[in-house]
Amino acid sequence: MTDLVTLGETMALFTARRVGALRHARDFDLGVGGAESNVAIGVTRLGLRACWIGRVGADEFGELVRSTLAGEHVDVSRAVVDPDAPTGLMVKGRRTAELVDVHYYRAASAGSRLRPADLDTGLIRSARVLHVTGITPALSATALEAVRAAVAEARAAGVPVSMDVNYRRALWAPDRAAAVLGEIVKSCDVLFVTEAEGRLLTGDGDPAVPAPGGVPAAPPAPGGPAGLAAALAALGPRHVLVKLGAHGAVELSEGEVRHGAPYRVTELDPVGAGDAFAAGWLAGWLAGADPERRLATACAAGAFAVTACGDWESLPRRADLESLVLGVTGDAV
Ligand code: KDG
Repeated sequence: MTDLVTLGETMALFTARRVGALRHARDFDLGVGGAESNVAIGVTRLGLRACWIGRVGADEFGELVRSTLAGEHVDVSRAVVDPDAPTGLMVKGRRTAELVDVHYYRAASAGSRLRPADLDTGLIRSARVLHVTGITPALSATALEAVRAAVAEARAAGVPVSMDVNYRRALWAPDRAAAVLGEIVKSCDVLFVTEAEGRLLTGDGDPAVPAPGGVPAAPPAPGGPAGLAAALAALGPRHVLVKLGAHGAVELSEGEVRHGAPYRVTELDPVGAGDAFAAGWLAGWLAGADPERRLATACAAGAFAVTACGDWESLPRRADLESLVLGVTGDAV
C-alpha cells in the first residue's frame, strides 16, 4: 500500500559551484529538484512508501529525474515520458554566500503538460494521504485540472489532502494564486504555509512573498502566527502549520495551538527546508505520533535539510533526526 501520493513537476537542477553572479559561474553540479518529489523522498527516508506522478521529457534529464527518484525508493511507475516536450530545468546560483537565487526554464516543459488523464485514480483512492503544492496549479491549465481532479478523487474516497502553498512569484501573480489556491484550500485537511503565504490566502496579502531561497521580509501578521493559523483554519483545514524559518513553527490542530521550537544549525542552503518540514510532519502524522512529537520531527527535518547543499539530498533519515535532537536537547524524536 502507498502511504503518500503526490503529483507535480520535477526538473533537472544545475547548481553553480561558485559564489557570485551566474554569468561568472564556470562549473555546475547536476541533480534534480521538485517540491513534491522532495516531500516524497522525505517521507520515504522516514520509513513510508511514496509515489510521485508527473511528466518528464524523453531525454537525458527525464531519465535523470526518474532514476534519481527511483534510487531514493520513490515509486515512479506512474511517471509519464512525454515525447513532445523537454524536461524542465532549474538553475540555482549563489548571489552571495548567504543568498541563493533560483531561475526556471520550465515554460511548455513536459512537467507542465501534466493532465488529469495522467492520474492513477485507484492509487489516489487507496493512499493514506494525497500531497499537493501550489506550484503545480501555476504550471498550466491542464496541470491545474490535474490537481483539482486528484483532490476531488481523494476527497470522494475519504483520503486526507495535504497542501503546501509554496507560492512561486516567478510562475504567477499573487491575486491569481490567491484565487486558485483559496479554492483548493477548502478541500484540504493539512495546510503548510509561510507567514507571507498565509496572508496571501487570508487576503491580507503581502505580494512580496520571497522566491525560493529569498529572505522572508514579512511584517508580523495581526494576532501573530497563531492568529494567522486560526484565520486559515476557518477556510477548512483541520491542521494548519505556519513555518517561521529560524523561529520554528506554529501548529493549530483541532483548536489547539502549539509552538515548534527551532533547532540551531548552520545554514548552507535553505531551498527544500519547507519540503523537509512537510515530510517530517506528514511522516509523524501517518505514524500516529503525538502532536508534540510530530511537530518536533517537522522542525528537526526542516533544520536538517538546510545543513547541506541540494534541494533534497540533505533530507534526514530517522537516525539523522535523532542525532540532531540528541545533540541539541538530549531527547529523542
Ligand atoms: O521547495 C523546493 C523547490 O523549490 C524546488 O525543489 C523546485 O519545485 C521546485 C520549484 O518549483 O521551485
